[in-house]
Amino acid sequence: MLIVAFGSAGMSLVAVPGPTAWRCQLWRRISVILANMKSLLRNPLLVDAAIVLALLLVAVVGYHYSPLLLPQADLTMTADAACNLNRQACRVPLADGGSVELTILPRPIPVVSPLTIEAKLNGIAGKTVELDFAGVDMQMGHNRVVLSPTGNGVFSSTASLPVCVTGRMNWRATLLIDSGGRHLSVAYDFTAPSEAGSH
Ligand SMILES: [Cu+2]
Repeated sequence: MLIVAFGSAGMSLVAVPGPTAWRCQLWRRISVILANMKSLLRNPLLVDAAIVLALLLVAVVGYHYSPLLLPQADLTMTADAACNLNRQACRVPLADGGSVELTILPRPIPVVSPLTIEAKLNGIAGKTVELDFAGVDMQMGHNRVVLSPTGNGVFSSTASLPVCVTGRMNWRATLLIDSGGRHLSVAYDFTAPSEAGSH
């Protein structure tokens, strides 16, 4: 009750006609929610249950989604759209010199068949190098591989793309590079399978 009263008092001060009206609406809603919570808080058992439920929810959601999220990168880059991984290796120059080149074979890139992935790091260390495949327009699950160093800044691995119900779809391959303290992410967009009915 007190909160609502405070809310409406605050509202009359804040409320300005025009584009700020939504703030007024929002504040009113928050006031109502707070007032409801206050009455719920009088029941200690309910509070305990709510806390346990909230913690469980956070744990379940966090556990389920954490591997799907791309880690925070210090430097995020996107390959030139003119470079097509279905036809060539794509090299992305780094601002402070050096470059990152990604090759996916065979070409054009098929689905549900083995791919050879190679990342060539130039002028940048690779403590760990991973490649994440994600659907651009749809959720395609967790598709990430760790690339192993093979010398001279080259990292490689095999992988395969899952088949899509819609057939051809847009994919984003993101190289995740931990260069020892600095995290880089380099994204490359391509379609696969490149031609309808290519597999
Ligand atoms: Cu799909």
